[in-house]
Amino acid sequence: MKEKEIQHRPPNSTKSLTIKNAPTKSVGMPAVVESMKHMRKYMDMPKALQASLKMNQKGGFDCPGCAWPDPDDERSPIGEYCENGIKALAEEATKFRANPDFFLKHTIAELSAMSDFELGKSGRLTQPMYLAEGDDHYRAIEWEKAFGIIAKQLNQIDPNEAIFYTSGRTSNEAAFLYQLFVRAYGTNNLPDCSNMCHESSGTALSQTLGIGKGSVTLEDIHQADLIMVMGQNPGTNHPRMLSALEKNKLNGGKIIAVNPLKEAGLVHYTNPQKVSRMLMGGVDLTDLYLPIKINGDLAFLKALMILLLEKEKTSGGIFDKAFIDQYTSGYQELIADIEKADFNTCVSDSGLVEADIRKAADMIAENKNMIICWAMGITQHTNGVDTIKEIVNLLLLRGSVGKKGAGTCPVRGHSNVQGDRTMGIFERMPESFHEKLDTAFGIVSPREHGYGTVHAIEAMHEKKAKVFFAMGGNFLSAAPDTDYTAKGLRNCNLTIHVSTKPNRSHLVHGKEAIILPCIGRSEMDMQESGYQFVTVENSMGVVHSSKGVLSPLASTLKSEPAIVAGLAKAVLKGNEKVNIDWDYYIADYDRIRSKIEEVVSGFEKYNERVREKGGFHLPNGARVRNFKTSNNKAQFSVNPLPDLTIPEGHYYLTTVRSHDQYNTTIYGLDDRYRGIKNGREIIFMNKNDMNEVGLKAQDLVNIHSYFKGEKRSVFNFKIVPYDIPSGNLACYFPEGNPLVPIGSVARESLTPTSKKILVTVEKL
Ligand SMILES: Nc1nc2c(c(=O)[nH]1)N[C@H]1C(S)=C(S)[C@@H](COP(=O)(O)OP(=O)(O)OC[C@H]3O[C@@H](n4cnc5c(=O)[nH]c(N)nc54)[C@H](O)[C@@H]3O)O[C@H]1N2
Ligand SMILES: Nc1nc2c(c(=O)[nH]1)N[C@H]1C(S)=C(S)[C@@H](COP(=O)(O)OP(=O)(O)OC[C@H]3O[C@@H](n4cnc5c(=O)[nH]c(N)nc54)[C@H](O)[C@@H]3O)O[C@H]1N2
Ligand SMILES: [Mo]
Repeated sequence: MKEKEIQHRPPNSTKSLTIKNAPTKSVGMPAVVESMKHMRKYMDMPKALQASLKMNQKGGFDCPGCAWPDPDDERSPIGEYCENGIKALAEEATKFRANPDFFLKHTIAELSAMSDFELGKSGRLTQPMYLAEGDDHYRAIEWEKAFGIIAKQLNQIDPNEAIFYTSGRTSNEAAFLYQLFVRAYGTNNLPDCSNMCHESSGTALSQTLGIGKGSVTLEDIHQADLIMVMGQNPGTNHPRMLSALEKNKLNGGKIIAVNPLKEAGLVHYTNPQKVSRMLMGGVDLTDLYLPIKINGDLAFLKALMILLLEKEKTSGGIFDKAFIDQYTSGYQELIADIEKADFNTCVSDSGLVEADIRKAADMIAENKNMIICWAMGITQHTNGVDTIKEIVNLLLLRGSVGKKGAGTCPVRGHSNVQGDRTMGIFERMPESFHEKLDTAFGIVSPREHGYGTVHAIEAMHEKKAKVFFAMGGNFLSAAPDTDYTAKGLRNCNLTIHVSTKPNRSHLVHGKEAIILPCIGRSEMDMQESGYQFVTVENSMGVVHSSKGVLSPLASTLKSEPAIVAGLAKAVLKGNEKVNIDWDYYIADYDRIRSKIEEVVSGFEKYNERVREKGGFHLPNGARVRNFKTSNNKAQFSVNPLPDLTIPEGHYYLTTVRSHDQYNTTIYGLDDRYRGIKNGREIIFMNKNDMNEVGLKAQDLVNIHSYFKGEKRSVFNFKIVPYDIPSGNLACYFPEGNPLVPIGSVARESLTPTSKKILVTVEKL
């Protein structure tokens, strides 16, 4: 067995770990207190109040956190309140500075010895920083010089040897200009965080419903008879979704949660904005909680369909035959597959109690309009695309697509990840997009598909890629197989990051490295024609504006669009094939939006409509039963059960987010909703499994993962007894990332399989 070289990430938690019983309630006053603590600790208070009152308000700025939509009607005067939104703001608008002095004080080796938590808390970047070949310090550099160094490197290589990554916070305007620059330069190497996130959703939904986005609106969530939340933890990752679920409950809706962990946010919610509800003690959200085994979802969905087919055969009226006849294809094949499937195998693969599956089937049969929401617990599996297609099968059988209170709801992560894709951040845009882009700008954009995230890492590893540019994000820590990715980045001639704060990707660098500091969402963006706003698209396809309210923390910062323009001018200078006046677009972002309107459909009268209250909805075929597939019908599909057998002595490990982090940004070291204090290097384990192998709470272990003859490891994790199915383990992302094999990806979407890793636990 080949042991992988180990890259240690300094542990975040140095104080002693405390483990309490996980709470069964979420939000309420404790959430308000927590967010106040964060504001006080990291922000200047007047600034904190000024900004928090403008977050997610009309005319204010979009929360830099998640992509959950804002309600159109009643927005509370204290903001659409959200603990983790406030933490995201406190992180961005921090009073601390990682200025040139900070970098002079610490060598790269010293910075590398800091934990992710310490590194992030060092504060906001204020000036472009340059690490020369062989130097051990980043040093301040002028913007023009930095652009010059990047231009020199990019112009020395074949454009397909450069990689341009995007994280999903980037606005529509910045993303559109960025992909334009990258394509004018000559490559489609535009991997993004979506490749590691909802790519499986986009793939499955495009194939089955003809659009890679969800079909529901916020209003649908309020009105659904039944919502099934699968593989998603909204209490932590989409807290504002809880008030939508609460509304659903108060309207008489039912909720089923499918999750190996009993997440407090799904169980009970106390809305901190409604005094009456606080006094009432909040609302029970989930009617039926199903502790599925890791990756048991497809088996569960099949078991449900077996039961529903039985009901259909005995009493009828379960499947929406009129809808199926008019709008779908592949029904007979699906029925044949359900008839062939073995119910007992499905039950045992799901890990659920049969009676619970029967209860869920009854609830589905009794409730007409159904929504299924899902996130990373579904997408980040080898068969992520299949499971989502099975979700679509279930919805189609019930006619629950394209009508009120029903449909698909992949809950997006980053606040503009969906918009970035709409703007062309994708390594495989369709020909129609290229044609319009070319016409709008008089260029010939390359047609050869580029690298997605995993292929980009492999290309760097194999030295086929030499320059890595990141528009936001923290590629090293977010990517799978940390050691493999690190080697890839180190192989590059130059690595460049447009960032707000220091992160580990700045420290695992190419021969030369550059950090370009940008303004954040909450800050004012001043250009020649005055203060600019940007636009973003939320998880439900609503495009709206976002305007920063705080003064930028340093005059040396640039906006992301301005950085793209500066770079494009330097790189494309003298390129006769490209004649784009980059300064013209930066002077007034309306001009960028006019061009977006020419290139991307659905953006007619962009500048006018985005100035309307709440923005506008992009067209969505599935929402109106206009399925843009090859035969214009919604497609049923046949999806095989995955093999879930676990070799003796092994476990399946899933990686999840704590309540105190935003992806790789560590807000704090606690995970309140799971009863954890001061611990991130931990492993959640079933108590019976612990007893079986003689492990106690807080015991130290090493975890080893296995894939195609390769072994990967992380060290000195602490055992936490937890209510998780036997044979399953959970740890945090990104601490668990060294265990995710680069070669283990979802079929078709190539999403790393961060939610199911085959491991053993070695007691120390
Ligand atoms: N505060 C905060 N907000 C965020 C983020 C953040 O890090 N912090 N990240 C943003 C981003 S980019 C994204 S993509 C989203 C992520 O939002 P989520 O998808 O909610 O995040 P995760 O913690 O990765 O895991 C989701 C849930 O899947 C469950 N799960 C794990 N394996 C399985 C499985 O096999 N089957 C099922 N059914 N469930 C499983 C886990 O127990 C967990 O509850 O949140 C966004 N919002
Ligand atoms: N094991 C495991 N791995 C995962 C996941 C998992 O569940 N498990 N989830 C995956 C998912 S869903 C995602 S989306 C990816 C996330 O991957 P990324 O998007 O690459 O990572 P983030 O941690 O969100 O990026 C944080 C950095 O972004 C920078 N930043 C913050 N705000 C801004 C801004 O406004 N502009 C710019 N330019 N930079 C900014 C800061 O410097 C910060 O350090 O990780 C993936 N990796
Ligand atoms: Mo994500």
